[in-house]
Amino acid sequence: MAYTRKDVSTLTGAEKRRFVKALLEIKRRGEYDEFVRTHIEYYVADGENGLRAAHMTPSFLPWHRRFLLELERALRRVDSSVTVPYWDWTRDRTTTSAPWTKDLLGGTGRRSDRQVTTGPFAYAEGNWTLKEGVTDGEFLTRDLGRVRDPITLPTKNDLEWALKDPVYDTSPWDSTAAKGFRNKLEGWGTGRGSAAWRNHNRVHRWVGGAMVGGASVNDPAFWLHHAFVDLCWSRWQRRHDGARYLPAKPPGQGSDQRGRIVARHEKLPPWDVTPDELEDVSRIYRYA
Ligand code: CU1
Ligand code: CU1
Repeated sequence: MAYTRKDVSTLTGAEKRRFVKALLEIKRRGEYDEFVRTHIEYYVADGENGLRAAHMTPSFLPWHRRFLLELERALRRVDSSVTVPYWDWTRDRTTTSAPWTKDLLGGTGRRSDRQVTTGPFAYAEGNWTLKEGVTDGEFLTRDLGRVRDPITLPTKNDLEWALKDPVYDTSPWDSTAAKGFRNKLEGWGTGRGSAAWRNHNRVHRWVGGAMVGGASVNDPAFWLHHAFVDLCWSRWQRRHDGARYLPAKPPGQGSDQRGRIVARHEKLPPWDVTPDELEDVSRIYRYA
């Protein structure tokens, strides 16, 4: 029986408590920091060498889909009623709306050092000490809306621009792909300043602090954001009936993307799974 991932703004008090409790428990056990480490390890950019499995690449969506499933499995081993809620940033758009309440993720960071001081992930609560990819300090940081250099969340229109593209991804299959749903959703744009950040990337920037960069998993907001990104992929599939993950075959000899991206039937490290096998997850979960 497939379980349901809910809109975070519709969770009951009990659902929020159980989600938070399960997160704190896997953090206490050391499992959570393994997820942070994995994400840092797979944060490979265009300009670097080697396979890009997770970012700036067609497999951005299936890689994060599987990554979320792993986290969700860990949470459900603690409490089988828990699923990862999604944050629809086209609807919940203020720094005080869901998910930034005291009973869930807590709010923005304080002015002096951007330290999050409210909610269950506040450093002083003693349950959320950053261990991996620590830069500012071992406390969680946020700068919702980026107060000194404001940035807005992507709008429904911004998301629609991505959703209406009927092609999953296109050559050169990286952060410079001008067409294709994947990069329009992942959000590597052109130009300077905040105009360059679209959809998924723009949300990371809007949250700020720990959510920027390879160690972004340190902020539990990561999962709620990526659950919505994953929901967008499902919506795109439904809208463009029969549209598939691309590329279907690995790039040919002589292509500079050869060995750098994952084709539809190739393994998606670190797992023994292919993008093809992750396109339909309706037997595992659905979105409410
Ligand atoms: Cu990521
Ligand atoms: Cu992300």
